[in-house]
Amino acid sequence: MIALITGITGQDGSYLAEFLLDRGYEVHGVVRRSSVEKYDRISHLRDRVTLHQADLLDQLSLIRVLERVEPREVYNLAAQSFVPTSWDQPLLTGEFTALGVTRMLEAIRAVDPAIRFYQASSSEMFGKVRETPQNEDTPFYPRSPYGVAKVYGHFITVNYRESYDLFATSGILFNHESPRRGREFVTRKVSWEAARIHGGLVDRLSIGNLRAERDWGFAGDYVEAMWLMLQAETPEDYVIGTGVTNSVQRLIEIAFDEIGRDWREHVEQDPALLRPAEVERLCADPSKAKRQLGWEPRMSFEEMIRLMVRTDIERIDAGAG
Ligand code: NAP
Ligand code: F7E
Repeated sequence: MIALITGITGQDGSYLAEFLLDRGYEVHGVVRRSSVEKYDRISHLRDRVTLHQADLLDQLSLIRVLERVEPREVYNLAAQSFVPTSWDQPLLTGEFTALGVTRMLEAIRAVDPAIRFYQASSSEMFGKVRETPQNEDTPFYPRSPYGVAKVYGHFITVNYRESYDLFATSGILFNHESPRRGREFVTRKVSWEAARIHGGLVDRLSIGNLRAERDWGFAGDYVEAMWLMLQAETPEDYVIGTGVTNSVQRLIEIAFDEIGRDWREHVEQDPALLRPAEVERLCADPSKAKRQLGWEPRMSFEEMIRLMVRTDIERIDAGAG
């Protein structure tokens, strides 16, 4: 079995590559050209995966990589994935996160329409939610250029499935985190800064909206759902989440409990970190994935946050930060 992952250097790409290698896959990854290689998340896999330079902005590069690799499965995880950046760079976000999906789908049509395709869709598409919890039929109301771009990516995947009979699926994944999460996202920002406070390197943590609520799960559990979606008999879309919602404040309470400190003595709210339009509360109804794919999350939110804090403490003890 041969799989190609775009975004293999990202959080999810690294977990998915591990997951597929464990199942005996030949794993190939798309990386974009950079003057400095930043492959930290897959450094432990470097001799087991094959990397190819290509870019979601460059149609021909995608066609060439598909011709070279001849994959049976393509996981399109690459995107500009940080919501605040999407207000600063809305056009680039649209190019990567929206039109990039069409470029990959067109490459599949041109090279091998039998390829099974996974699109990384997002709970940010629900935005200002129309109902709670959110399922596969809940209407979208995105609240950022990122969310809008993901809605395009979702519907172009559905449209190519219906227009050209491709095995094209869209996973509507709620927030998922891990010790490999980028440091700009709130869970890792909190675990990293809590670890630095624990180590005496800093004393304060600046935070935005404490009341925002998310359905947070563990990235290692969620990549299994991506794979299961491509093993199903028919291509369908699935909501993937835990069904449990926590607030940013609760996240901070757990992280500071792990380091034995009172969060109120260290955390300050910074209005500059508030978003132009906020997604206040998200909560998944993942019952279709459980019923049809047999998928269920394993790690709880609290376990995951404590793991992230402990891992960051180890990193700082080893000289990071
Ligand atoms: P991430 O850590 O930000 O990784 C994004 C990946 O995309 C990186 O490997 C990045 O490469 C690559 N990339 C960006 N622009 C590219 C381009 N033009 N051409 C080729 N590669 C490009 O994101 P993640 O958390 O793993 O998320 C994976 C996917 O799931 C994303 O599409 C994200 O939007 C979506 N998603 C994430 C979540 C979540 O909670 N994590 C939830 C729902 C959906 P570099 O290393 O070169 O930057
Ligand atoms: O914010 C609030 C912030 O940046 C979560 C991406 O993977 O998941 C992610 O998008 C919440 C928001 O993730 C800070 O306002 C408060 O309400 O960790 P985040 P996100 O925007 O939910 C979805 C599903 C994706 O698809 C995206 O790719 O936390 N918040 N204070 C903060 N957020 C950040 N980043 N920093 C703060 O200081």
